[in-house]
Amino acid sequence: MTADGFNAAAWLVDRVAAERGGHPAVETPAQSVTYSELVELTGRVAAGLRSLGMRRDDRVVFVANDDIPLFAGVLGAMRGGLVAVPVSTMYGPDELAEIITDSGAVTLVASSTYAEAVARACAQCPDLKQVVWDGDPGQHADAVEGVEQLSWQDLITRGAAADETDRAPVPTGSDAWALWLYTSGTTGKPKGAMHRHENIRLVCDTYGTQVLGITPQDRCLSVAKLFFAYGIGNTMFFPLSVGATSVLEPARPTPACMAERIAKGKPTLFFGVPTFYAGLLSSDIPDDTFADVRLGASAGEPLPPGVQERMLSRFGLQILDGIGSTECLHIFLSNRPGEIKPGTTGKAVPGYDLEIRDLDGAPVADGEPGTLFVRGASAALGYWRRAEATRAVFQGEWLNTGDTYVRDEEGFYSCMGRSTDLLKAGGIWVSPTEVEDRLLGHEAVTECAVVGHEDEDGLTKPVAVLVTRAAVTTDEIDTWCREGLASFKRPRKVYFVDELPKTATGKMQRFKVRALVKE
Ligand code: 3SK
Repeated sequence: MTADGFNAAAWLVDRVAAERGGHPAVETPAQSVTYSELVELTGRVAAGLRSLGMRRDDRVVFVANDDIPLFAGVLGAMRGGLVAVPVSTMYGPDELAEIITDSGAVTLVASSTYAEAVARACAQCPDLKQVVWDGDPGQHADAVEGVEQLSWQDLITRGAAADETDRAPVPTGSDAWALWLYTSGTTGKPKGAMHRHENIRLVCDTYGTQVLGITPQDRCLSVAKLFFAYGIGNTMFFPLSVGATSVLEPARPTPACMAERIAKGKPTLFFGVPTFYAGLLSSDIPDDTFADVRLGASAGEPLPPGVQERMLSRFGLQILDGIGSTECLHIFLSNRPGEIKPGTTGKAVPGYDLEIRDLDGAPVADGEPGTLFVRGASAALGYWRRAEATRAVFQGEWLNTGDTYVRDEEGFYSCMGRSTDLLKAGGIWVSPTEVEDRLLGHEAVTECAVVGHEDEDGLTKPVAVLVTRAAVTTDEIDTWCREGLASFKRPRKVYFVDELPKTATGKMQRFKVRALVKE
């Protein structure tokens, strides 16, 4: 235990409750929870989890919608000295099972929306002891033998009946694990980036306060869900750190649904991703949708300048483009209010140092491209049980982002793409190998290559080039991919060729494949 006894959940909730107990901390379309109520609720969650036998550093995996159980569950777990592991609700059963097993979690908190996938995943996780459902899991409740099933309400009731000491924050210390976030990152398979309690306080101070200038009057709404590092910073850490309000939307974020949430929830800060902003521009939502939003943010992938300009001219929304990483917990490079250079990702966020290095590791001159390295105290402690991947990415105090960047003479950084073959679609990492494995599982496919390709909005999407042994349609390939992969990973276009470009030794030449799909 670190001597300072710092606990991020107590810092975010109890500290603020002492001054603004009656202020709304979090609102959903159905419910509003004040800071004082959140102290009580997270205390009950912590004690409830403890009553299930959970102890310091045990992991709780969350597969849940952006709603009160996920919000209070993550904070309650951290409060109780446990490790919160919110994972993507887009994963299928096998991917989920892999993560649950890798994390060593004994408890899962799940939305009944995902009951079928969760039940199928649990059946593959012998060490899992209990599932807490935030609703009625229906026919799936008894699907997993030997796993205790309880409701969110059962958990809260157990916590309320527990000893008061079990509801108090555990003095974990700054360096203790608080949050693990799984990312495909720069090397394919999902890896758990392990974040300390202190990292949460750091990102609130760096991007939250020094770039966004967040105040207690702000209300934060994010397109990126809480299971993303970007989302949990936007709608949990930043608002709570200053006594502001988080505005949650549990549903899938379509333009129409978010426009309605904006109308009712009245956010002042809006966090999107380029694909979503492009979608808003093609939608017919009212032009005054963002009239009360003081600032927009974008991350995940470069924001095309055309999209940024049209968001300003049609909706009057000024958007700060930035880039972060799950490994750094949030944004480390960003434009600033009043200092936006369209087409660039801006400058280093205070608290971070950046270096662009050549292949030998030497810093390059302005105007020369190279791999972007970042140094900052919010870096994760590494990847759980992945020594080789940890060594490749976390290099001393520096972290290899795997992105190719160039800095101009004014000090603004621009992204030139990935330094590896991985690609980002809608701001989320996609490993071409994983998609290719799925495609190769189709009986008609003999060879394939998946690469990123810009769509008409200038946003990168996976596309596939196939060599086939039998007739197959694009629709059949699409269905096959949708069944076996999270939907964002599926190729948006399929090209059929007689052979893939290869070297004399038979190695696929991805750069030639990229050129081929551009034609
Ligand atoms: O992808 C990003 O830009 C990002 C931003 C904030 C936090 C995490 C990530 C991956």
